[in-house]
Amino acid sequence: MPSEHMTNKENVMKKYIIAIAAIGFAGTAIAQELTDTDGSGAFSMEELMTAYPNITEDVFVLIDANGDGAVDADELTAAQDAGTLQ
Ligand SMILES: [Ca+2]
Repeated sequence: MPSEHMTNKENVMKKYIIAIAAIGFAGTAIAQELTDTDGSGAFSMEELMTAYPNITEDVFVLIDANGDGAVDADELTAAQDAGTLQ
């Protein structure tokens, strides 16, 4: 697994965490329908945040069972069944 890629991903994740904090200050987050915006066949953290605005990096890592940086339909279903996502 290329460390350079992971480092970049971590930087992106930190930006998301900042965005989550901003959403928190904005007040109530309203869940929206989950959409595979870029048509990749799996959900990125950004796409998950559309439906789950309060998602954190820790939660995303938990959901991304195979660690490929995206949540596919099976991983999403498993997370919903486990109560990780509600
Ligand atoms: Ca995955």
